[in-house]
Amino acid sequence: MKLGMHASAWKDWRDDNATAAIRETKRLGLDFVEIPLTSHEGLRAVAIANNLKEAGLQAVTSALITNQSFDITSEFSENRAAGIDFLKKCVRLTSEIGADFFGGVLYGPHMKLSTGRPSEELMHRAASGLREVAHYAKELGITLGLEPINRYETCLVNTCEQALKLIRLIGEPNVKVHLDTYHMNIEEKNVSGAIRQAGSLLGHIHLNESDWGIPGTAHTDWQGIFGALQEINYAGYASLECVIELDGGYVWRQLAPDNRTLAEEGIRFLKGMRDQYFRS
Ligand SMILES: [Mn+2]
Repeated sequence: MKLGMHASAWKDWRDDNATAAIRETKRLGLDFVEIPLTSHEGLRAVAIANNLKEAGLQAVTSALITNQSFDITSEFSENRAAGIDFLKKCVRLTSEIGADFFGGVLYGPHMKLSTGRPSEELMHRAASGLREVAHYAKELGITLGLEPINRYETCLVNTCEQALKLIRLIGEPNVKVHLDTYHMNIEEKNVSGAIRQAGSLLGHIHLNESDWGIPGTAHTDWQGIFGALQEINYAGYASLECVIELDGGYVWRQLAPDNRTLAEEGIRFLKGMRDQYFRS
């Protein structure tokens, strides 16, 4: 299992070809850095790739789609096309960064909500759009990860089971599940059961605490989670995503002294868990 940290933990990580984020990730003794592509205008992918190579670190990328008109589930073809274009651009950047995994909320715009249950047709449109993106990603050796998130942030995919269903609809081998223990705590009946259910289709997992604070300080069942990861012989990516000093991050109270403390203490805790369950 590869352990990493989300680059947003370090403010202004983009201003210097991610130099600070890469340096700090290395200092924390991690395997990879997660580069967010949500707003990727002006991102210097090749410079980041060179920095990563020099540091001997890997990377994954992830995104939320914040533009509501970039919607692969839309009834309007121009919105579907805009959504597919955005995702393909992210795949291209992932390749330029030298990463092989692009995950996140890729099946529709973040905050797409609904007054009723989303129709089967909506999910078929999502599958069709993602199939096209997966074909493109396959040519570049990239795997896509679909991240189920809580019901207040999407009406489309809230659970691992729904992500697996969408993956079956897409029907491409380079589409996997990207779980997040924060969202799983809200939506799954059984968190470790969902990890076991994902099994070999798990490609990435965000190891976040239930209150978005420092892992190990709230009620997440870390023993159960790492036990399930061990059971499925998990060898994919796992990162700490919690960032508390970020505009638009839904953090209204002081969950940790600052991002640096959250990253250092959180990673120390997660490394301890990994050592306990993945002793070589
Ligand atoms: Mn997440």
